[in-house]
Amino acid sequence: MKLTGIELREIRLPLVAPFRTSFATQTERAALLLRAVGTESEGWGECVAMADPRYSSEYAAGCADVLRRFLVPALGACERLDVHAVAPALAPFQGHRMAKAALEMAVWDAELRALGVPLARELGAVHDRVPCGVSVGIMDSLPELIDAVTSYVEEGYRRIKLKIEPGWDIEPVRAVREHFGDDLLLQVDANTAYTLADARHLARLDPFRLLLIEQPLEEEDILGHAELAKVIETPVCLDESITSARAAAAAITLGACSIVNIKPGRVGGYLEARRIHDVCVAHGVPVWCGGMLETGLGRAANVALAALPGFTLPGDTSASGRYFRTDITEPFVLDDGHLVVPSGPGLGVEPVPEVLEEVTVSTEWIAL
Ligand code: OSB
Ligand code: MG
Repeated sequence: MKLTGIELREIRLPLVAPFRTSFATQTERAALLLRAVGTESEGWGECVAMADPRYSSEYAAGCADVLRRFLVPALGACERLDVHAVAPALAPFQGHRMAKAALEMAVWDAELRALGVPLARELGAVHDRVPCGVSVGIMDSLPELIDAVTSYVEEGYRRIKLKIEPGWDIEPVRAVREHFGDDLLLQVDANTAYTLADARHLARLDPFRLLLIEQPLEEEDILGHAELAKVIETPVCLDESITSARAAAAAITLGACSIVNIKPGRVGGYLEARRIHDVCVAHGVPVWCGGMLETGLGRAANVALAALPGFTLPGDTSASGRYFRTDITEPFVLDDGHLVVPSGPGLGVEPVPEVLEEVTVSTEWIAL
């Protein structure tokens, strides 16, 4: 394949309810979409960067800038482009993994559509549907939290993740455990809100038998997580810290985590995500697929990834309706707590043109 150009599209989708984490409150999903136009086919990519650099150093407008200035032109030089040529072509440019991942996704979708091959099959998926969890934001009160969790449990979600921060941790976990009982699969995500000095406080979560605590300490504090893991019983899972397969191998070897959250956008794409899966399987470390409030495009690819054999825990691959009143693709709908892995060529989904138009803020064509 030879690329003729990339379309960058900025979109804004309102969320069905505000989503509060320890780093921000979001009321809409502003995202950057890519359309790769090749000589034989077209493909879609979604950049997971948020509008502000709060979860990571990347942000949507910065991704658009590095794409138009450096990354897209670097691919223009490739005469016979396939997905395995993308990361090597982009390797001279440091970092910017979310921007790189979006480009890789668009190229891979275009390539697989031309070949008529589904992404799930190409990745090595072994399931045709995946069990789903849901990430529940920080609320103003415990009754509000119980109401929110109740409706997700009634919808069929197989696992609940509570966002926590200092001042909203032990009591919400206790309330949910007491209300729903010991059988509910329950985990928490701190998004780096604690320090090692909070270790004894976090040990107070031990009696609640959580599946895991996700990213309690800052991104670069691998040794801190290893120390924390020695003093709390709840298994430590890393999200922000896992930026590559090499980082995952180091974190596991150092004892910083015993479970890994894999987000393709954070690690530079689906190929690197699969390498992390392979590293974790080799170490006997369970993985699950994280989320970044993706539209149906990113969701399709995440669900395909989550169908690999090492994904033994339910992911943050929730149904479209958990995020948006109207998704830009046909909605992903929960069926018995599962989402079906798309089976069409490439991502197996595409944007609904009218919806896409409605949510588009700007478009830009980068010719090659
Ligand atoms: O830390 O997992 C996270 C959303 C945005 C940024 C970071 C995170 C999240 C979530 C929601 O927890 C995951 C989802 O449902 O897409
Ligand atoms: Mg997280």
